[in-house]
Amino acid sequence: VIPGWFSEISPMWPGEAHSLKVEKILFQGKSEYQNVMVFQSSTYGNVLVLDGVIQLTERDECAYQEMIVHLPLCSIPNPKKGLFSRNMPRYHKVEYCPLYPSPQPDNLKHWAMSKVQAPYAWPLEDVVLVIGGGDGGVLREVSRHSSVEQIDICEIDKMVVDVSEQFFPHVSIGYKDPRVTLHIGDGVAFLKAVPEGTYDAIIVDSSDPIGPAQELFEKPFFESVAKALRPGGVICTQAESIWLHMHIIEDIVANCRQIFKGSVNYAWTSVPTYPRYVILRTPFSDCVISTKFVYLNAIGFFNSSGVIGFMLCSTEGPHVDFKHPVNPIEGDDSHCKSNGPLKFYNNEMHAAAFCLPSFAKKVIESK
Ligand code: AAT
Repeated sequence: VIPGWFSEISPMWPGEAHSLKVEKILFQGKSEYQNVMVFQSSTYGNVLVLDGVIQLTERDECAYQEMIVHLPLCSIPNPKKGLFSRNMPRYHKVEYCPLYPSPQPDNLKHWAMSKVQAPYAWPLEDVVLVIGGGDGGVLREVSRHSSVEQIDICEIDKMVVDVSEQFFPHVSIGYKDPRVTLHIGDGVAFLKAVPEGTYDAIIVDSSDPIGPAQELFEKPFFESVAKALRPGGVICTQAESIWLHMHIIEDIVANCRQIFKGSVNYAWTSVPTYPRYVILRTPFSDCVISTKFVYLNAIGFFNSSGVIGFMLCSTEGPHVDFKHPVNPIEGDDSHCKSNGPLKFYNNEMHAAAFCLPSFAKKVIESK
């Protein structure tokens, strides 16, 4: 038993735990949706925890945020080069805001009216939607792409946004990009109200399928995503660990093969602190941070699956070959001025991400 450590246990991975040494608890709060905690660890910098699950650490967040963004965005052509017909109707973000947090029939009527005028009044632009990702790290990575002209984000929990601004400035820097519009609301409801063919790419940076993110892993949600994308548009969604969650991955792949008629691929990356649950017991305070979890007297060994995957799909339309990116970011360093250099993603990592171990390949290809 080592007091002063965080340990993660979950019925999702019985018989294992992952512990991080705590230097200091920086924040503990309860939002409308989840328990929110930030602590300073000895070896991974500041750590954001939601409902007992590590969402990001300063040390390894690059491995996740860079991959979940550049795998899809480097795979679609730069619209400024005119490879796509840009005649899809676009929505205007100012019109969109009144719909949330709860879309009402009246608002929808208002929306439908505004859509009629849309294609003529609005600029042709590459539009990206982020669901979840309230910390801003995914925004930071999307903002490296100059081809993107509008970035919407729908995060359910304002507390995540605020906490990130306070304790993760290198992550929340993503909000500084003027192309970003933040919507606070449920991503499922948000997408249902999105007009068909609105987005070029949708990135689902979601927490695990327990709690507010549950529906983000279900078939109706993927159907809304497919509708909201233009032909040949892409989705990249957080798709758990091949070591721990093959059953979840199987369901996601099966649903996506039915819904997305373009490409369907699984990729993965290495994130030492994913995917994990955290139970708090420290010398400063003994508290259970979520009623869902029980105390664990921390055990001082490190044990983590250390990998997380992504489901990448495209809708019917111009073919997207995720394994051979057409819009590489490497070699163009203009994006580094405000965001710093890429730490993890490069062309080789992109290609390697789609190589699967035999046991996972067999299951994923059979779906
Ligand atoms: N950027 C890496 C961190 C995350 S955060 C996931 C975010 O999804 C959280 O901020 C959470 O509040 C938000 N979220 C959860 N459900 C919804 C929803 N229904 N609509 C909108 N936002 C939502 C990802 C960590 C991955 C962890 C893997 N174990």
